[in-house]
Amino acid sequence: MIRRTPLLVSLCLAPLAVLALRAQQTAAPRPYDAARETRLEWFRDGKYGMFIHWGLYAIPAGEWKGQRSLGLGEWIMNRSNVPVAEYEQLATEFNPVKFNPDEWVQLAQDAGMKYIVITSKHHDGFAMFKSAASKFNVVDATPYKRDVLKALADACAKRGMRLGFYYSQSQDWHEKDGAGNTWDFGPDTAPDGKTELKKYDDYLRAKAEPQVKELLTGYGQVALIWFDTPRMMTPARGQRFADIVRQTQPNTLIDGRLGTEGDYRSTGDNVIPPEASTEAWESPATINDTWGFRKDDTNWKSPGQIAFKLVDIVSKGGNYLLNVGPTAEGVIPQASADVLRTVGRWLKANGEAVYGAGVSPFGEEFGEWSSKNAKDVRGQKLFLANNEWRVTTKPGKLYFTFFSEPRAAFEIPAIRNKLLRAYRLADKAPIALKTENGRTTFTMERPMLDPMATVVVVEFEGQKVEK
Ligand code: JFZ
Repeated sequence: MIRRTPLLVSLCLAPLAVLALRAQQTAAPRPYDAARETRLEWFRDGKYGMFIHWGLYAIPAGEWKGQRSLGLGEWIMNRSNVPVAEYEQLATEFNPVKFNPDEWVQLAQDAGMKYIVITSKHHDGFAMFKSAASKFNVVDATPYKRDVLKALADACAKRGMRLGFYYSQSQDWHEKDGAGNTWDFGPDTAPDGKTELKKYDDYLRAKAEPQVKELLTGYGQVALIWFDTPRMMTPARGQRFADIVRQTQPNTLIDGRLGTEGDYRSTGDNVIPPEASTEAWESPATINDTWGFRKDDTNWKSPGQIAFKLVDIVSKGGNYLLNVGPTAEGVIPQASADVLRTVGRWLKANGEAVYGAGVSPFGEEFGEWSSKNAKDVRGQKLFLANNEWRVTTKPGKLYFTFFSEPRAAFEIPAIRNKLLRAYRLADKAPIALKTENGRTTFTMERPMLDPMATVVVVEFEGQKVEK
């Protein structure tokens, strides 16, 4: 196509192609879908979920045969090119005697999280549930012999916690026809990147599709299915999964990585976009630098960092799906649990600014694009984030969350609505509003009530901010 098009025409069309790509990335709003909006209600209100990456990879925990295996804990089979027959042996050692699903759900609740998403099968192909489609599962292949997803589903149902399942539909390194295992089974595609060299549909029909159906039938109400890395997932293949989900549990949400349109967008891992969007989206994120447990990763984010990211995401209209990686014994590392509970205590006093809250009506507080042509570590144009404060909204209310103590009077960005009063959210202490020359400011008591994050509520006349 490029060769047949005259050079001049190509040159003229190139910017259009770039524009088309941009439009795709920043995403034109999708047509309104009433059924989808209804399905999304709890998700939009919940804002904060617990991701759990748990599987056989927690046993090697980042080390294979005495050698440190770099990268994500759950990718060890790939990174160390472990043959299937050898990796399978891990199952004979999987015996998480300390696994207590009630404690996990309690932790999520203490943390203020409103849903849990756990790996039911990651790229290694091992099912953490009883499956008729593959013997490589926690009941049939381990000495533990119990269905850990069922135990977690029961604990969630008992405690009113929504539960969703991560399912790697495309990559399955255990199967010769699944995507991704090049070390045992060769490349997925020919060098043209298109011609498929594996009987991929055989794998999808024999394992992935039946297993997704099992997840949707044996575990009660499933909040969502979190598909991932859609390699070779044509829209038609994706649609087969979407049909299974819709036909089995019509209210179950589909994430943004199926390979065909889901119910909400998933950002890149640990990516928080620089702007607000009214479309439902979710940022999957790590609390250290791995998803699956690694014994050498203790680079925990602090409670203040987590609280900031949560409010930042909410002020931009998204959800925060924050991961923990339990050990092979079934323990969520204490350090991560401590961080989550600290943020949970903050949410107990300040959750009104988070749950069910709307996006910032401003935007200047997010920061700005570098004017120096600098790039970030992903090679993208650098966004210079400003992390001092964020704002979320509810009818008649603005919630200003401060992550740094204002050292001067804080000027409320101009809105047309009459401002009525202000108070600190956590203790309801009133704060005086001062209006001069049409500009309204307030001065917060120093030191601020909670140095991690202090919320000031500003009430205004009317329901919506008018600018
Ligand atoms: C995937 C997995 O490979 C990984 O192991 C983990 O489960 C994570 C949540 O998801 O990794 C991805 C997938 C998508 C992007 C980045 C990492 N992305 O779109 O930027």
